[in-house]
Amino acid sequence: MTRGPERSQPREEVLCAPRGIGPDGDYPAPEQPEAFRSWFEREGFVVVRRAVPAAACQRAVQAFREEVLPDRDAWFERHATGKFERHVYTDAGFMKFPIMNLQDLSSRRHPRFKALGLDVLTQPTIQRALEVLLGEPGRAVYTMYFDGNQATWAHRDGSYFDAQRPGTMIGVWVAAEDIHPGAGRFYVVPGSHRIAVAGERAEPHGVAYKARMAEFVRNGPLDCVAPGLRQGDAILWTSLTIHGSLPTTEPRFSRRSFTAHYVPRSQSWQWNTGARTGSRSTVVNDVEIVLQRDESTLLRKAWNTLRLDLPRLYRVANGAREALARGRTE
Ligand SMILES: O=C(O)CCC(=O)C(=O)O
Repeated sequence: MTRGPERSQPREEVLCAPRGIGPDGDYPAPEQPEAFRSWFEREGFVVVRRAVPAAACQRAVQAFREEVLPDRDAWFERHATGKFERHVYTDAGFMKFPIMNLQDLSSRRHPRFKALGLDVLTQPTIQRALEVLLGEPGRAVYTMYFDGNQATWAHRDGSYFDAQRPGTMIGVWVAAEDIHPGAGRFYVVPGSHRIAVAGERAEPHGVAYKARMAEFVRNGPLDCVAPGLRQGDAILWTSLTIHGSLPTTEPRFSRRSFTAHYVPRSQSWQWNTGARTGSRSTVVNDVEIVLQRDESTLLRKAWNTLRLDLPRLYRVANGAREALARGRTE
């Protein structure tokens, strides 16, 4: 994926909650399964308050700050480029670009963050909510952690990857702290899962796709909603619901959050942009999480180990590999 410039507000008016349910967002709860499901199916998203205990969020964030944030040598797969890169810090010292697939992190170098982050994403309240919506337990296929704000472009997850039956994957975004309005809140476009956007079949990493989506959010017929979320609250959305993040207006605030994308356990899942592996998985809190790390050959496995556990050596080896590749094409 290419990185775009910092964006302005996606729409002139951004609401805190859909019209008619009050500014604090009085969403149906999973304990009212019928109302919860029909709200989700109609709006394409729902908020679950206190889905994760505050202490679990706190522990995971603390582990990030101690183990991951100061690790300037380590390489993490980044959402915006799909490449392994070291940290870029914001002026306030936050990690600018989210890291992908906590399940594939090193258990030697970042063991507490990996375990505690996955614990947050597999909490029982989230699993109950998913089961109501999916009609069966879910399997996580893709996870992320955000610290600062990369200003995520408007998109549908389903343009990139989805469950075997398109539209049935569900994203979960957990606020690991109270998210300040100026930190770059997560937003959704309620109802967008039922509307096609002209030109959206373009390559989803490309400029044309991103421009079409941005235009739809800005001038389209639907509201843009950025719910106020407190520590432990979660927002769930369908893989067809358009979403992104607001720009940061107060850079001294972070937007610490974990996300996971779940498919129904009886279904497989697919990448819509290029081949990916993912036949291995791990289990956390009785929830299956697909491992995205490609270990299909001994060489790939060794390369992964080098990157994960000996990042300085990896830097040298990777630099040499890239120089060799450049030499071949010249
Ligand atoms: O929080 C964000 O910036 C975007 C998250 C997102 O797009 C996702 O989890 O699918």
